[in-house]
Amino acid sequence: MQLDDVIISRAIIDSWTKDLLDSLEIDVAIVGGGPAGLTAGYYLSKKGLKTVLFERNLSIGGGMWGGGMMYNKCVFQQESKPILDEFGIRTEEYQDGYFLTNSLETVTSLCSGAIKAGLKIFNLIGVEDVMIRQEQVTGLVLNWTAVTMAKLHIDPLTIRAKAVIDSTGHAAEVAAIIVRKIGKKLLTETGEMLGEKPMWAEVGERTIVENTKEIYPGVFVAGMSANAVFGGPRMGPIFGGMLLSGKRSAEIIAAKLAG
Ligand code: 48F
Repeated sequence: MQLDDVIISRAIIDSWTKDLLDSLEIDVAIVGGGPAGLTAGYYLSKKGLKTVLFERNLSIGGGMWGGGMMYNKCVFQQESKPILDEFGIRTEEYQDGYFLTNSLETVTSLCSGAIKAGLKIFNLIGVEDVMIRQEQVTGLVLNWTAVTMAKLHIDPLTIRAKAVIDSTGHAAEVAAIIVRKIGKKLLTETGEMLGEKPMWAEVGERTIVENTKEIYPGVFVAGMSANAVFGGPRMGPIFGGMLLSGKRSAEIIAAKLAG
């Protein structure tokens, strides 16, 4: 077979453009492809909802690759084990109820499982603003990470979504944008982001699931951003709460969109 360089280019441009055009009006837009966002995307896609994830980095996986302090192992508690099993992620029980995984296998399996379930992922695209109509977030404003990094003055593009998940981790970037642009309107005690508290795995892992909820009409938090918005502790390299929170956000949104 003779290879034509231009056919290679055409294949990439044609296919990617179709993907983006197909993502302009969707059910759920996920911001951030860490463990919480990927898990949410998997379960939403499995439920048949048209779901698209935007990740500003080149790689998907957020803070999971490096395990704890660059030791590439992750710890999961008993409650999250069924999710690991569902993704086919192998575990080693270190002690009663403490399961170890290889962080590289964990990230790649979450990513592969989510894509195969139907999740569309765009990497290298960041979310820099939200679209708000009648006091409801109705979409996201996107730009290339490269544009932002180069500080180029180039306007973004917009997509419409029935629901948005802020799974941007510690910075809770979508929540921060809402507060910055329209004031103390979050569904927290003060209307602001309450900010994450010091490390406490036991409490953090529990509250992260409790804090997985709607924070502004149309916007839900999952993963570390849930504790950052509602003032829960961080929890370091135990990751079960991220998967449980991602799954919970998918359940809440599916129920809401169903009516
Ligand atoms: O930080 P991240 O892994 O969030 P998570 O899913 O998991 C948290 C854990 O990794 C760890 C922890 C466990 O104890 O606390 O930190 O809650 O992934 C967040 C992803 O969101 C991307 C970011 O690059 C990362 O991959 N992200 C952040 N802001 C934006 C974004 C944005 N504005 N647009 C697109 N992607």
